[in-house]
Amino acid sequence: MEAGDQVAQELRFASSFDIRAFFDEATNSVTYLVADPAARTAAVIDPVLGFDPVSGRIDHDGADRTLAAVEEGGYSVPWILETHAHADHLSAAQYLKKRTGAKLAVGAGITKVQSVFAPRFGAADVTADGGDFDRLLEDGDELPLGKLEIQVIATPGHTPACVSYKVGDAVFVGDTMFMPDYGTARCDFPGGDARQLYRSMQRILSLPRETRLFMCHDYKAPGREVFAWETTVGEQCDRNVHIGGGVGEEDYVAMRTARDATLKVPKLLYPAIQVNIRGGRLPPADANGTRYLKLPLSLPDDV
Ligand SMILES: N[C@@H](CCC(=O)N[C@@H](CS)C(=O)NCC(=O)O)C(=O)O
Ligand SMILES: [Fe+2]
Repeated sequence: MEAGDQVAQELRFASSFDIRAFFDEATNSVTYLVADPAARTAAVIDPVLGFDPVSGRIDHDGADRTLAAVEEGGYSVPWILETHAHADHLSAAQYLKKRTGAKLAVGAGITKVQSVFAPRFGAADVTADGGDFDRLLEDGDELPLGKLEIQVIATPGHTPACVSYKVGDAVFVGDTMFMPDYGTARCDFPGGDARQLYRSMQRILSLPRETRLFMCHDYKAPGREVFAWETTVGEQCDRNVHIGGGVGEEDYVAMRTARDATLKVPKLLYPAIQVNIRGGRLPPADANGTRYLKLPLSLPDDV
């Protein structure tokens, strides 16, 4: 398959329940629709809002593809689930909430993320109590989805709010690991912690080897031509370039810390954080009726 064919591609994986993946090439992000087709019920994980940072134009093309699949399956949607407050793309949760009546859930650690970033953006409408989300999730929580059950696994490290969602033999791992040939998530955002991420990943890697793992991002790895987002616990244990083959905690933390020092700020960091600490709600309109995003400036001493 040509790499270009994979833009916003949908894949249906064989399973007793249904998982569809929608890849957004602009942000290298994957949205999942997890369904119990018999019960005509589905959950959306990590919906992406289209955003052009140059023009400020928002679009719903990706979210509409997910909605089309919801309509095609005749699904009701009780849950929209965020794996964390994304720092690289805006969430389409509010758009989908309005159209499906779903409840929006995120890890309870979101309050820590809100308390760091709301003051930084002067976001007086954001209280650090998880407002804008309908449900704050703790490790071990279970959410019903038709005859299925979504199990919440707290997997902090990339951010304090990170959770993974386990449904049957599938785990949506958010930004913990990436594909085995790319490695793992960065830990240099506020509240990030490489040691914590290592321990979170060990919890996932202790699941049966055949457990299917679904990534939140794919950036391709050097030498790989196509995007990919599904692997297994066994493959990660054997050949993940950061943790495979039994890499120890101290070695991992040293590697992660050194690598994080080389990474650039994500292109959409400021727009994404301002929208995502609000559960995907855009900032309130200014007196002139227009909504604005803020860009905090860092100045050299001589200004
Ligand atoms: N180039 C991307 C980078 C996005 C990024 O930093 N992604 C995070 C997850 S939110 C990460 O862990 N990246 C790991 C890496 O780039 O090695 C962008 O600007 O959006
Ligand atoms: Fe992330």
